[in-house]
Amino acid sequence: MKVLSHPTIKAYIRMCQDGWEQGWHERNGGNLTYRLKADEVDAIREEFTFERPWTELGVSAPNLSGEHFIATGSGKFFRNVALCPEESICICEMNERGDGYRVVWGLTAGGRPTSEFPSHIMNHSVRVKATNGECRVIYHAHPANIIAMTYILPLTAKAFSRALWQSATECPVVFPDGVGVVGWMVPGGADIALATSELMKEFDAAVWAHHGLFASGPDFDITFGLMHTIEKAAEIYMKVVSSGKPVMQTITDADLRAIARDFKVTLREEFLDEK
Ligand code: 2HA
Ligand code: ZN
Repeated sequence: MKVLSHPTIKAYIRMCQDGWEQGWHERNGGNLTYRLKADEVDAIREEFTFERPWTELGVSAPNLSGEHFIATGSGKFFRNVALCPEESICICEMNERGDGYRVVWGLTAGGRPTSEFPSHIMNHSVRVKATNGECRVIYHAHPANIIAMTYILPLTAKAFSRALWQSATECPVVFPDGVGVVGWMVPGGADIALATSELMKEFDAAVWAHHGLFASGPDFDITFGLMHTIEKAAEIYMKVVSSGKPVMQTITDADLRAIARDFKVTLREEFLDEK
């Protein structure tokens, strides 16, 4: 089967277009990776080529040995993915040690996978462990409101998780573990990859201060939905703060506990105030 005819590849391209339409991917901003299933690789392998060189990642993820990832290309624009996928995205095969990769499909006009590939691979590695192999998608975007929040709140998981949970009633149900927060760091390297993956042991999303958000999940719907829910809550938070009006009421900790009880989710207790 042709790579671009496969439903999973089509779903990946649709998610890139959805993110672009949300306004989260100015210029070459953001990146998306998906860990292909063995039967998906088998279905499209006929179009793979193996002449491109193995490249070191700078990080090591032995539990991803031999896995295949779809990835957006470094310097490529989400805006162009649906129009010209074969030039904008690629499929990478991991080496046996899990510390390098080669491009086996795509990027037909040249290039390499996203500059954040080390962060994606480290996040895949810890999320695969944390979810017993369920996690397949890592998504990085630059939504404006969650970035704006990083200028006015303490850069702690507790401050962000509470502010987001209190901004929309569905939030504690969608991300009961809350979100992690990484202080400002230089993007694109092994340091930010390691810092983010430490947080992803406990959280399925992590804010990058003054930069954007990482979200993870088992499929495109859940992962896009997590990014969307967090950014919408951030938008509400920023609208309330920007209104200049005093906050007259909010979702209280007792309310959060009531949601957790009825929706059968466990909220991270240390993020709630005393009963
Ligand atoms: O791909 O978003 O963090 C460009 C970026 C880097
Ligand atoms: Zn970025």
